[in-house]
Amino acid sequence: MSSFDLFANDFAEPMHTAIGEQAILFHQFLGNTDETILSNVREVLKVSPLRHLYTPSGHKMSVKSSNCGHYGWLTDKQGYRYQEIDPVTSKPWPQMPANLSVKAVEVARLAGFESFQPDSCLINVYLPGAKMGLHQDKDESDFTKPIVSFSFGLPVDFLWGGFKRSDKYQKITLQHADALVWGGKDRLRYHGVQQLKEGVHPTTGRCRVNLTIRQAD
Ligand code: MD6
Ligand code: FE
Repeated sequence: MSSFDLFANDFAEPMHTAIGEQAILFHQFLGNTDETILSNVREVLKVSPLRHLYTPSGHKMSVKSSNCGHYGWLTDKQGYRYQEIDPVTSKPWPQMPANLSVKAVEVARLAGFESFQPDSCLINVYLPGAKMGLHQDKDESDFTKPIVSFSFGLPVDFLWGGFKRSDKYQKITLQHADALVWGGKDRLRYHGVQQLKEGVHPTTGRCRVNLTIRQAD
């Protein structure tokens, strides 16, 4: 059975594009849940504010980040890692909003990943000019678990590469309310985000918001 057979039970099959053997872009998956999710994210950011992170080599990242859920992803001089305490507040990260984990589990299942239990959500905010270099997501403990990525606001070219940094990559546009799920054979692909172009989006204004929801532990 392919993962798409699961759609047989659904009234409306979400529009999707397979970008890899086990990587699927669900167009407009978040539909009209966008405003609720974003207002929940704004509440999170009142407690654990956005901040620029620094790579272990001291390079300031152009995006601003925060987290919610049991674990938050961090980088600083001590390296890349997940941590239960927000170093800005010295408190646990805010809880992951329930609707966020429900939507993430739902879309992971549509992509064929059944036992996904999210415990971490990285919030990245891109202003025009911000970007994310090619990288692998490999700080999680179990690579059989997928990653779910929700995008809001200004569209961006997502760079979708291979298993070596130098492999050639494709560009895939991520739009407001899109969900991207990847795992399995594609879990350790290099990926990144091209510089965000200037613009104003009706829902988010002059930015792009990306949420990556994971099972870190
Ligand atoms: C972004 N995303 O879309 C950055 N990583 O802003 C990621 O780095 C990412 O979208 C793993 C899986 C999905 C992603
Ligand atoms: Fe990533």
